Amino acid sequence: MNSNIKSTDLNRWRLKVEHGRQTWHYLDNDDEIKNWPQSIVDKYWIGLPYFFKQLQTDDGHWAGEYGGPMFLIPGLIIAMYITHIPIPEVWRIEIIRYLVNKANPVDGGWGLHIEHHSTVFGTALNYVVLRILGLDPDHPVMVKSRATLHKLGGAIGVPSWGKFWLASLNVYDWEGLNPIPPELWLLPYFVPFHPGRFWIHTRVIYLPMGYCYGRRLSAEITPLIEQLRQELYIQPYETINWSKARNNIAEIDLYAPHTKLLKFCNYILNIYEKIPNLIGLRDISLQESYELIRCEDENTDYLDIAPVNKVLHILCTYYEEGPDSETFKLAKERLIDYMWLGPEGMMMCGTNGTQVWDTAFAAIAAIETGLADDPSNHQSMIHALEFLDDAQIKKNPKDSKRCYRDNTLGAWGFSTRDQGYNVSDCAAVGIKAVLSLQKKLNYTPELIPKERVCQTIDILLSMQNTDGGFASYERTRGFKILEWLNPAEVFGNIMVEYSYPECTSCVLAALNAFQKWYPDYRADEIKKIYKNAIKYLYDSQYEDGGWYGSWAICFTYATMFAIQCLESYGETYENSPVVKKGCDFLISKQKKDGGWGESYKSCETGTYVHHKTSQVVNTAWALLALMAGKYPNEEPIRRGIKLIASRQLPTGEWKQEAIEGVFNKNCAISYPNYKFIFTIWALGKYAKIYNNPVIL
Ligand code: LAN
Repeated sequence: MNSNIKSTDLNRWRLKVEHGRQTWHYLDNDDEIKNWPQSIVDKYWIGLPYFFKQLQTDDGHWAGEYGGPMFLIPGLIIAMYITHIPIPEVWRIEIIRYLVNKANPVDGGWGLHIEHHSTVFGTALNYVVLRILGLDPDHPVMVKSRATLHKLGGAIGVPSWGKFWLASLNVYDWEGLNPIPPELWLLPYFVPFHPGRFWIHTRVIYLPMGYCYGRRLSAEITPLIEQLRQELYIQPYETINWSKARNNIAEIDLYAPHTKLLKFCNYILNIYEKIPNLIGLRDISLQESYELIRCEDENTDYLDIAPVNKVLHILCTYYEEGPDSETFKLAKERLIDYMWLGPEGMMMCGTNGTQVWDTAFAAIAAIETGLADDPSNHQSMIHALEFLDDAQIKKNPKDSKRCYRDNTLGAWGFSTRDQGYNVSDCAAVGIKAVLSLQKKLNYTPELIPKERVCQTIDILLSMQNTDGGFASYERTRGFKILEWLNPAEVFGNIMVEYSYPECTSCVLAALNAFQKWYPDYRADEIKKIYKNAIKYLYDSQYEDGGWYGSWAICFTYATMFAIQCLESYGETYENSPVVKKGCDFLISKQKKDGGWGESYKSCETGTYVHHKTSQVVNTAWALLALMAGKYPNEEPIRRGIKLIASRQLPTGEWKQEAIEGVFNKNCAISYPNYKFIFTIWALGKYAKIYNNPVIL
């Protein structure tokens, strides 16, 4: 940690939880401190000394940080600066501390995520953040990062999302952006590139971006902005040829370069931008965009789906309704939901938390290992069930058709009920956890009646793709060819939904669990869905036996889900060539020390890349797969278990190792609870299967 950087008094921070909502508060006043003591959960996440007991919070969920991406804080701070939202002093101090701690030690820059090499995107935007937060250009941190930015060619080569933020701040020119036409929303839905067909995240990000672009909204010029214009580039600001800058993307940042088709579309759209707004199409499309923005706010209680569109909405609301409007006030109040205080300072999370996802897995793991039978854990399981009961989504979106949303009644999302987005595997894992908690444990109340269980199943049954698989939030609505129009340069597979082996496995496993207790409900349909989904799962296995994982690292992750799922339908190493191939694949990747370690590079490249060292989380996933598949030889499993056990500390915890999660092929994201949930699950399962052997 950088000792010159100030921190706040960490003993004064408290995590408040209500129905899964988790917000960090700084207590100024001594009376408040007396009445609200710091809990184990608070202490653990900030990195203060604690005794490891339980990290379950009072409302029954497992809380946790969800950092990793380095392009989220810039959106927040730039939007707060433009809209004059005061940045609380304690946030200011802690965000500075975070960014300084996360700068690459060698060159002082930042990448797309915390383990990435320095890029123009990460370095230019986080440099701007630190300047807004008050670091002087002569501060050694700034001198070092600016030198790196300049070495990389300066901010002119920032990818398009960076161009957008810099143009909004008025330190880049809108001329230097390829068009983001809001008019697309006026097309009839049957047009294959209607944005309503995009993957939900891409759809709701380009919606507010189109609004700001359409109005060319830029911040007022201040002395800071004038200085930034000079600091960010290697040539004088006034001499920059902006139209040339549109397609100038630094090599080091590029993951998905512009295709010929995209270049052609941009060429046409740039001509369109020159045509005066004769029949008022721009105004109509801006109005349509803003109505859709409002729709998203109302359906998510102002949380919005994720942090990127959340902060974009702050801009749009400010410009459309003004700083004193009720809408702007409500939107502001939800920013805190995305902030998390970690041992190295304050970050912005990839979602408003991982509440449902982590809690459901923790419960399933506790039940499968028998930990839930221990009377000392009964209360914790009841609590988890209460949380899941509360977190189930109990309504459909308002005006769902109008705002391109699907039904959500009975589903679970990834974080909280308020956020309100169904995700196939979250609903699947949610219902599986609930069924296990309610049916397998004899001391829990039946909080979720059959009717609500069936609502979840109805949602899941409505989500199958034509290829038999299941995607993330919705069925696939657009052709894969739309990927050729991906304008985001730094992410892959963002344009449409795809079927994913992880999501498909989770849904199938949930249907299997459901049928054990409710064999008659829509049985014929489930049978058909099973037949097609299992075929998808077989077909998506790679030649060498692994499955590619899109949401965590990588083959180890997806292969665990696939084998666990196949096992629930009775397929094991002995009777299933698919499971055998999957297990053999994992065995071939075991390291000399008995562990498994896979790098996030696997997700980028699509082929297995070893991490330098074994990772407890990868090891636990591989072991859970091998044990689910009933791999006949105990030896490799025992060696993996030994590795996990050897890394456990006397407090019971495991230290944070490499980052675990990923999205859009190229961006890593942290799942810090995985190092507890999956290790405990693997150890417990091993103890159960092999009769609790001594593993010295
Ligand atoms: C997530 C987090 C959870 C994840 C799983 C449930 C694990 C997955 O199985 C399905 C997809 C989902 C819900 C998912 C989708 C994309 C998210 C929301 C994220 C990886 C967290 C952050 C990311 C979001 C897109 C970040 C914003 C950036 C963009 C490039 C749009």
